[in-house]
Amino acid sequence: MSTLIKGGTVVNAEQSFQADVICDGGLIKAIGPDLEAPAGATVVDAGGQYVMPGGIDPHTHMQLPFMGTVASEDFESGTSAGLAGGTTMIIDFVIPGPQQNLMEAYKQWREWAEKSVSDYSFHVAITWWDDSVHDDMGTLVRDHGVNSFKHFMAYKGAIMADDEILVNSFARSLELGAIPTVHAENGELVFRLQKELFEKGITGPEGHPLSRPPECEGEAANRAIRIAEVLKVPLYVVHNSCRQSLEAITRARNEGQRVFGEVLAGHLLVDDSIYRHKDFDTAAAHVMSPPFRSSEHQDALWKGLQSGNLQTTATDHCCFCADQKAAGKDDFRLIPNGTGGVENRMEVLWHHGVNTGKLTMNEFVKVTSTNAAQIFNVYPRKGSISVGADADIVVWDPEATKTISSKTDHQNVDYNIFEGMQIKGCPSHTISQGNVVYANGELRVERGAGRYIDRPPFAPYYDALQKQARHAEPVAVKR
Ligand code: URQ
Ligand code: ZN
Ligand code: ZN
Repeated sequence: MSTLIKGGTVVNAEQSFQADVICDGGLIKAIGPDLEAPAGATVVDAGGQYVMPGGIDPHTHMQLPFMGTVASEDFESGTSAGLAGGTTMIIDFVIPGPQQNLMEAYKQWREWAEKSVSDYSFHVAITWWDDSVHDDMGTLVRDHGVNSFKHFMAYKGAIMADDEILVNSFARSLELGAIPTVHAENGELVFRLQKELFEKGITGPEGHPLSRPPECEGEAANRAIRIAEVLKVPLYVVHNSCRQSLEAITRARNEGQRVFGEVLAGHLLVDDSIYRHKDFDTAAAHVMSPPFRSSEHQDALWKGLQSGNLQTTATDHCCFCADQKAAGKDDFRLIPNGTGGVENRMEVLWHHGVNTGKLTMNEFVKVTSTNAAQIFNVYPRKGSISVGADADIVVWDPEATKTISSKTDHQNVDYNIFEGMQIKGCPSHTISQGNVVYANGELRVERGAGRYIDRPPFAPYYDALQKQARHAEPVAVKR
């Protein structure tokens, strides 16, 4: 089954040019002017539109069991919603419980993801440590295409990784050519602040941001960065929400340390005043960690994207409906943490990024697709309109307008953090593995069509580092 995308402007990270694109056998086969449609090809008229690499969302949690419930969005509905918004690949998370065997957890998530309608991959969280974890990390890298390991520095008493776990797992990641990633909040501080606030009688959602101030995030980001610096391992900091964590990343990068930063579309655009909304459901719907912040932090994060100190955008799509969030009706600490956005990430970034001149179209492609593909080592298979790449493509209509609403989106959750936002510029078509899976508002997906994408380790880079570490000058010891 072949597809010809005709009359569009191809927009890659490095350049834009007028060209047609032919896809066949799931790959991009030809790019050039005035291409002939192969016999029986589906033809997509891309006149006046942009032909861009399908979005990669490097941070989602489909059907995550968390805080006593399970996220309402599963891998089928979540990847479908992603396609409707131009995202053709997600990187989700295997999150073993404390003491849970990593391979058992990995197998469970692989089974859950079988029903995905678009491609997916997994970061694996390290939530505890012993020799079996050390060994399973090796098995996951060598035999299962995992090249990134997640560490939650928050969530004390649940999945929080202390410094011992961080140090052991970061060092093991270096040995394996994998990259450690962190959720950077000081879980001990958050736990104490939560308790103090609750005991003072602050029980509503307004307590959530008060218990997770930006300083808690800045401390943890800096701590993880310093541990990575000493161990000579690269680091990826997920969902930076504030100036403090961005400053920690920027300092490290200015000193040549290989640190990457991710920002969520929500943290760029949603204000923390929402937590003081008089309606519990509205405020609780926005409870996620780190919390949405004030405009001071949003401005800093936009500058982080523009400066290149933040490289990727994501959503942390982890949905809980009102009846689930109600668990925290009398105690904000019990509100399941998580919000949605996998369907809206690219369009809100286009509208508030490209339409405002903050980002060029090429920078938009970088931060929604190419950078994630390169950091997680699936480029140019993903993140590029180039011959031989997977035919994951979004045809973008810059003139199309819409008002975002949970009433019309495809996400399986009863609210939308961008509810009512009017945007200009969104997908007219999404192509996944060369097939048109979304066209002018209609999904044409197939349950289980999504593939697990192996992500190879970064051996050459790490080999060089290990040689450097092995041949470091011995420190003269005074006798
Ligand atoms: O912390 C995360 O990334 C997961 C548990 C989703 N929830 C959230 O509040 N960010
Ligand atoms: Zn997180
Ligand atoms: Zn997350």
